[in-house]
Parts: sequence; C-alpha cells; structure tokens
Amino acid sequence: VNLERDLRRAIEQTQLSLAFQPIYDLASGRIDSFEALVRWDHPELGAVPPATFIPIAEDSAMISPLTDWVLASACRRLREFQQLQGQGLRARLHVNVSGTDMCRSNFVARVSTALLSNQLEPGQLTLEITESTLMHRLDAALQVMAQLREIGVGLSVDDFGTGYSSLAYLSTLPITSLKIDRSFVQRLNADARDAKDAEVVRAVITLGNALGKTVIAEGIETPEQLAQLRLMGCQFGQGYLLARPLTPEMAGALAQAER
Ligand code: G
Ligand code: G
Ligand code: NA
Ligand code: MN
Repeated sequence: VNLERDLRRAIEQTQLSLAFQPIYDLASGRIDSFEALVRWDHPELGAVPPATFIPIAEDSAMISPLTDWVLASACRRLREFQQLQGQGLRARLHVNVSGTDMCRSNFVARVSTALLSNQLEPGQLTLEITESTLMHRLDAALQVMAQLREIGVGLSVDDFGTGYSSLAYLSTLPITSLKIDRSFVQRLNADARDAKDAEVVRAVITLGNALGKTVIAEGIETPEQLAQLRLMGCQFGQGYLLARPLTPEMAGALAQAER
C-alpha cells in the first residue's frame, strides 16, 4: 500500500469526509463553534486515522491540496449550519492546519478564497496550529499569523502544554485562544483534586485569561473534569462527555437546535 499515492486519489474521489466536534461555552452550555476533523475511508484499509496520513501529506506535496479540501468543505458546511440557525446567528468554525502548509506564501490567499466563496466572515474561522509545528518554524509562522489576524481570522494553539512554546511566547504570539492538551485534562480526576497536575491546569487558565486569550479545554471525558475546569474559570470546553465528533448532518441538527 502506498498511502501518498492513495491520498492523491482520495482527495479526487471523495474518500475523505469531515466530522464536526462542538466546542461549548461552559457557562451557558451553548455551542461556541465546531472543530472540523478530517476522516479518510480507504477502499482497502478502511478508516485511516489523520495521525497516520497527515504526517505523510506534510512530507509530500499532498498537504496543500488536503488543507484546501478541508477548508473548502468545512466552510461550505459552516454556511449550511448558519442557514439552519437562521437570522442573526453567526456559527463559527475551527480548522486544523499544518504549520508547514501555513508557511507557504499563498496560504492567506487560500484561506480568504475559502471564506469568500462561502460568504463567510473571517471572524467566523479559527485556525488551530499545534504548538510543536508552530515552534518548528517560528519566524515564518509569525509573519503568516500576523497577516491572518489582520484580516480577522482567529488563531488557536492546539495541544497547548505538550510542545516547546513555553509561557514566554504566550504573551507575544498573535493568538486569540489556546487549547489545553487533553493529557492535562485527563489528569483532573477526583483523587487528584489538590494534586500538582490540577495546579498546572489552573495556572494555564489563569495566565491565558490574564493575557486576554480564550482558553479551551479539550478531551473532557468525566463530569469531575468538567466541574473542576468550571471552578478554575475555564470558559470553553470540548470532549466526549459533551459531544463526540459528529457527522455534518448531526452537527447541523445541533446547530439548528441552538437558534
Ligand atoms: O480526529 P482525530 O483525533 O483522529 O485527529 C488526530 C489528529 O489529526 C489531531 O491532532 C488533529 O488535530 C489532526 N487533524 C484532524 N483533522 C485535521 C485536518 O483537517 N488537518 C490537519 N492538519 N490535522 C488534522
Ligand atoms: O490534536 P487535536 O486536538 O486536534 O485532536 C482532536 C482529536 O481528539 C480528534 O480526533 C477527536 O476525535 C479526539 N477527541 C475529541 N474529544 C476527545 C476526548 O474527550 N477524549 C479523547 N481521548 N479524544 C478526544
Ligand atoms: Na485540533
Ligand atoms: Mn488538540
């Protein structure tokens, strides 16, 4: 099996699809946005996880066509969600992007095209970039991030706490939000109520809030974790306890129910 060759075909032959996982406002319980997650149904192998094929795409020429497919498809769906929600509401979307792709010269134009083609406002889109890929090419990434902020696109550091960005960078990066990695959230158990792990999460939330960043906890799986995060002042959350990644149809139905 040659996954790089197969991926080229997958983009052309609609073997790819998107799942949408809601991000909730923990205070109101309302949906803040949906994160688009790419899925690949390989004709012989079945479901191939993105953790397998995204790195292959990044190391080949396939990452840009893949990103463009995700951006276009996710924006089209968001437009549908917005129509289901009706007047006045502005559904919002998170899309994961690869740091290597973001540093290509035409990236900002490609993002603008996806938004314009679907009559969406830049403020409706947040791009998630993992801490490690961001730090890998920091200078190039900073330039592109500044341009994206200038047009109004939101920027989130994904898997925060697992990379190298350190607290020193947090105040200087042009980001609008950070997502606390689920490995931290998973350590918020009842028996760890006053453990050091909880203090790390609390400190990240406090610092993020103080710097004016939106803080999103990911990977919430238990009511205990949710309760602790709320107490710590975490405003947004995502995880299997709240909602799993959903088909576009189910996500649309949820969006409609929020109107
Ligand atoms: O959905 P799942 O848990 O299998 O995702 C695994 C990883 O793949 C996550 O780190 C997620 O951010 C990443 N991922 C999911 N969809 C996309 C996408 O469309 N583009 C990129 N670059 N990464 C994605
Ligand atoms: O790296 P990123 O945060 O983009 O990864 C998103 C992935 O995490 C998705 O593939 C999604 O399926 C998975 N995910 C979402 N919620 C949870 C959760 O509560 N627990 C676990 N273990 N994984 C989750
Ligand atoms: Na993500
Ligand atoms: Mn993450």
